[in-house]
Amino acid sequence: MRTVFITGASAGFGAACARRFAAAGDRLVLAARRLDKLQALKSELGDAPVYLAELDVRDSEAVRAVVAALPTEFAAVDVLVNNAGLAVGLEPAWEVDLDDWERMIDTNIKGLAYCTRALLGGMVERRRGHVINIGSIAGSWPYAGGNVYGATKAFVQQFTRNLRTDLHGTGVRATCIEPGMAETEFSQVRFKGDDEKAAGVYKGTRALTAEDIAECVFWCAGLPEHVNINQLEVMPTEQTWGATMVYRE
Ligand code: NDP
Ligand code: 8X3
Repeated sequence: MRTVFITGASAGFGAACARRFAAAGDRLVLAARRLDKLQALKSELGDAPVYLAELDVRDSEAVRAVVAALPTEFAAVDVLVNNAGLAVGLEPAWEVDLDDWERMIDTNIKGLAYCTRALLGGMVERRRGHVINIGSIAGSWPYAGGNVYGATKAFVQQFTRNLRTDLHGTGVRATCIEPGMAETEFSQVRFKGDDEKAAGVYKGTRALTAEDIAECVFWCAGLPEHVNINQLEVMPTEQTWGATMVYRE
């Protein structure tokens, strides 16, 4: 039985990961800001060993305190799924609300770094562990309005690679999973509750599901310990790269 710590477990990929690991009999630490959602998920998971943490990953002291307060049976974390994150807005860079940029930087970059820092030492000490970071295709491929969101995911990609080099010889693994378009609460958050705009993102196509990504996370974590998937880019079949843009008079 592994102990799996999942951030952003109240919705989308995180909740789907919780269901997938619980089905395999793993022990779960589920963290997010919406405790009511986490409680509903825990009830749904029945007898699975689950510890809930109401946590805003942007708060470094709170991250440290949650990790320090883990009950003994949940304290030796084997897998950290750094999933909490968001995109806010799709405006061109000169029109964005600076608060939106700060929310993305604080959550996707700083929050992910805080959680990693809080749990990595224990993994190295035990010479066993796996950090699975949720990046995005937006970290490799630019698109209009992706400005800071894509840049935060480029951080996640490069941070994972640098973790691999720091972790060389420790037995601890690091993986960056980079999904393309997936239908979760992601677009409702990006468009600040505009459900119609959010639904439009997925209209007439087959997006990835949260379960598709949970399956990828579960697969990477379940490979033999001598196998490290460094980076895994996943798109819906109906999505591919766009052409470069040429401006003409
Ligand atoms: P959802 O909006 O469905 O879920 C996001 C989760 O992150 C929620 O559980 C939310 O919980 C949590 N979260 C957000 N901010 C914080 C915070 N400050 N502290 C703790 N938890 C937080 O989106 P997805 O499941 O789609 O997104 C998960 C990850 O996948 C994100 O990092 C996203 O960037 C990435 N991604 C998504 C893609 C997509 O198309 N859906 C594609 C590629 C990557 P709560 O609000 O309760 O705190
Ligand atoms: C989410 C995928 O393409 O909407 O990270 O940015 S995308």
